[in-house]
Amino acid sequence: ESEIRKKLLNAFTTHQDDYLSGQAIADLLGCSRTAVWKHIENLRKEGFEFEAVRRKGYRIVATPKKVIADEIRYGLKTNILGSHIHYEESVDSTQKVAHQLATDGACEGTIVVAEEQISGRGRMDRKWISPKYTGVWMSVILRPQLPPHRAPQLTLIAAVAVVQAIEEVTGLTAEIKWPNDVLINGKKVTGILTEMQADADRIVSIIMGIGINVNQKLEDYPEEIQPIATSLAIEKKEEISRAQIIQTLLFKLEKLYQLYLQNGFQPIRILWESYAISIGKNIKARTLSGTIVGKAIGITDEGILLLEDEAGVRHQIYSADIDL
Ligand code: BT5
Repeated sequence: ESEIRKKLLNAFTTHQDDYLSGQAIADLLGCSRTAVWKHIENLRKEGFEFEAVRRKGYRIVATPKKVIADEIRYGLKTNILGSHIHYEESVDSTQKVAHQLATDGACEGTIVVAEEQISGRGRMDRKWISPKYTGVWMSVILRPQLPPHRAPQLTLIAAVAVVQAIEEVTGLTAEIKWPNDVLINGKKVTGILTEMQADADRIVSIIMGIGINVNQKLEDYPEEIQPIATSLAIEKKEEISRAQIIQTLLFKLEKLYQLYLQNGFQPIRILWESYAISIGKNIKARTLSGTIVGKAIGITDEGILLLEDEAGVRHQIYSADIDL
């Protein structure tokens, strides 16, 4: 099938300016015209658009804007992350797919990438808007041999990797807002959702969900998030390759993850603090048990945010929404 697909695409490539008749294609592929029609139908499903003109034949008028798994694989410089790529056109949530794969025994480094999420998730049942062909909607399965209380650190590792990848691919400066937002010029470009499957004393798997807004235009967002969201293309004023973002992100993430497994959280913490916006500033942390206002001092070695209130009392924040 993929050989035929290649031949077909080659034929269309060499006939870019004119039409290719069904018979010509059939001769080229050594198959029937019905089979030709089927192959064209398959390409159509992948996102190619054809113009069909009677007595002339077919012409490709638009190519898919997909991140095809091969495009990610080709040029990927990692050892573990992305060793298995689970690619889907459309899913509820890549988290859901990854949870199932992890339960079924998927190995560390398996990634799930989708072109679109129908019900992308944020934290606490919030929605993550994931329109088709525009962003990186990805979940990474990790299996660190660590106790469950260290899982939050992995969110912070992911945030550092995202900032580094954005900087390397686009040259844009991104910043981290504790715990899981990556912002450019104060607007959210990335959200991270780390979930885990664990026993009482050990992590079984981490499902690291990363959503990066890459090629959206502002009008692609629902009105309510237009004031708070941005994309790499909006900031850079040009289209960015999603495959390149994924490759660079997996590379940075693998390096940081290995550093973390070998040397603990300390070196990550230093990097994280260097990219964080809130450290040293007065912020408001809305937690489930109430709101605390104070100065963000830093994060602990566990990845917990430290806030000092006006009375000088230090609070450890495990989970909250931060207003700057
Ligand atoms: C997050 O939650 O920021 C975590 C988002 C994780 C998304 C990835 S994509 C791959 C994987 N599969 C999933 O289903 N999820 C993960 P939170 O901090 O709760 O922020 C959610 C809030 O961000 C929403 O309530 C909106 O206000 C805003 N938001 C939603 N979609 C957005 C987008 N595309 N860009 C910027 N902000 C958005």
